[in-house]
Amino acid sequence: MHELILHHYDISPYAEKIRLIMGLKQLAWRSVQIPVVMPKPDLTALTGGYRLTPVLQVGADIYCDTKAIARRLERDRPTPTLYPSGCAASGRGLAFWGETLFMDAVLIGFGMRMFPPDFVADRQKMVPGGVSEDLARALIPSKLDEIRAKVTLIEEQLADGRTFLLGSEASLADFAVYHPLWEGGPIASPHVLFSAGRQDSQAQSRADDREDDSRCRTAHSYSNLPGARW
Ligand SMILES: N[C@@H](CCC(=O)N[C@@H](CS)C(=O)NCC(=O)O)C(=O)O
Repeated sequence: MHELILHHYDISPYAEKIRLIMGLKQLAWRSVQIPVVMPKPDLTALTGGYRLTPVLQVGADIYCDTKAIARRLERDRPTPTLYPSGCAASGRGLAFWGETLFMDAVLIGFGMRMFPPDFVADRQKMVPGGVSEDLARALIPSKLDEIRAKVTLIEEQLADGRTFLLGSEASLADFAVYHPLWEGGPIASPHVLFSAGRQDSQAQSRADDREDDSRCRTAHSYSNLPGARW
């Protein structure tokens, strides 16, 4: 089997989704750090123009988009599966829904002027018609409401004590729901949220204090996955 080469940057939530899946599957991989903003001449030469992050390279095959990457990883290493207990469709459905959190969190970050100017200028070019920081700022209350509503649903799903969203084993849905919150946790909630598993020892000790909280329990589950980077 060819080695897996992930083209990514550390703070990319979508890359985090794939790094964690490779951890779950105990896959060895090589890392190529790519720029956070354009230009990305080495990457786009490889992908034929695709600029998003991450990209997986396996020999001469290039996988753009984390859904395609997850499929390839599942094919190469079917165990542990990303679709336990026959959740191939429901897991993908939940994953699709969970990733809507990504743009919610990004827009809040824009509105709160959390990002450096070169990042803002680069990402504004990605939105047809552009998006101003003032518009993003006006959207913060509704985006926060959306995040709270979605996190409440996630908590309800976990309320019966299950470890992962679809039961006792991690599935694609967990990674897809988790990665936008890994990005947005500190914004989305005053609580520890899913970010409790980070290397930040303060966050970890807060999580330890709140073991009965389903959000923390979930974060602990993720941080216990084989190969998790925390
Ligand atoms: N649908 C894509 C979305 C990937 C995505 O939006 N990634 C963000 C980073 S987390 C991105 O590419 N931002 C622009 C960039 O890195 O140039 C996937 O699943 O891979």
